Amino acid sequence: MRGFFDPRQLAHAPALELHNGGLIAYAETPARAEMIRAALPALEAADDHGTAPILAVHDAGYVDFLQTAPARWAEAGRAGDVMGYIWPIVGRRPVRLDRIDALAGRYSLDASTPLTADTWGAAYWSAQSALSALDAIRTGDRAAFALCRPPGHHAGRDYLGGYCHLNNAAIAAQAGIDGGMARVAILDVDYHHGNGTQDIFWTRGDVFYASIHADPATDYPFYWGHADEIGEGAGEGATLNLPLPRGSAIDAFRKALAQALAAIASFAPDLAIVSFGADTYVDDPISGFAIQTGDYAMIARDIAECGWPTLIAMEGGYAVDALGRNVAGFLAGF
Ligand code: Q9C
Ligand code: ZN
Repeated sequence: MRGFFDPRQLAHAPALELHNGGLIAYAETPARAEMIRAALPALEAADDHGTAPILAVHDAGYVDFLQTAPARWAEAGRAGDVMGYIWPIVGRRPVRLDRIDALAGRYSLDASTPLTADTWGAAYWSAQSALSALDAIRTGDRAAFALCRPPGHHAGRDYLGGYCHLNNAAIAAQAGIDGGMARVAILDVDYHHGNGTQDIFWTRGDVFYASIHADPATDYPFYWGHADEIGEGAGEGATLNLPLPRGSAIDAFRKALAQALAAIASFAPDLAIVSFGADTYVDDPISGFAIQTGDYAMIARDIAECGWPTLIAMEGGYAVDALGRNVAGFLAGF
């Protein structure tokens, strides 16, 4: 299976994130991508598809914010990385959103996803890696891997969050549709619910979103991922959420996976995109499932047996020492 990555994705390296009321070292490190890369046969450089496929999903004002916020933040004399810390309360009088501190709140979901001067470039090339994997499939490959880092599934049309800036899976799905595919399914098996992907396609009937994740009653992103969230309008029934309790291991995970795969099979996609997070791993430092390294091959086989052209896009996974093995095990199983 061909895989894609650009070294510019490594430059994003924020110092700190807000965690449990304190600041800790940022968990979504460049070392994650290095470990994955070291465990795989050589990845290919991503091709540059420009900003058009990014703007087909993301708001132009938001993209401008990602590009310009670090310089504006520094000009305003703020030390440290850009991080939202003040949010407009909903339902009150209209407020000015043009100041950098207001924009950082306006365009963010949480205070754990900082921007540095290198973030835009890294996020841009992460999206290009996903688009390059789509090209491989369009030209006949059965499957392709995109080492997306920073990840994408928490980012919405006009907000960052959960270590995500551009929604790589959504950008590839939209590019597939714009390239003539009638239906795309996104299967999200990261530990966390992909609130951004769900939000982007919430009212769409041409992109099916299925997710297996930790119950939002106990885990990030808390507001989204409940079983009763099924989409609206033309998208009603095209969102499937399968939350699992903390502690879930491979048996429970595979049962949910069978349910997700059956739903996707009924949808009959032209393309499947797997948002693959290895933060379901038993020793992941910020997560609570109990998937073992050897289980990833089984999960991948279950998906591969469905026969769809499949783009695998990297999402989370924070047990850095095991990350290479876990991703390599998944791809080998596929
Ligand atoms: N620092 C992905 O796996 N936690 N994102 C924020 C604690 C966010 C994980 C609060 C977890 C997001 C792509
Ligand atoms: Zn995750």
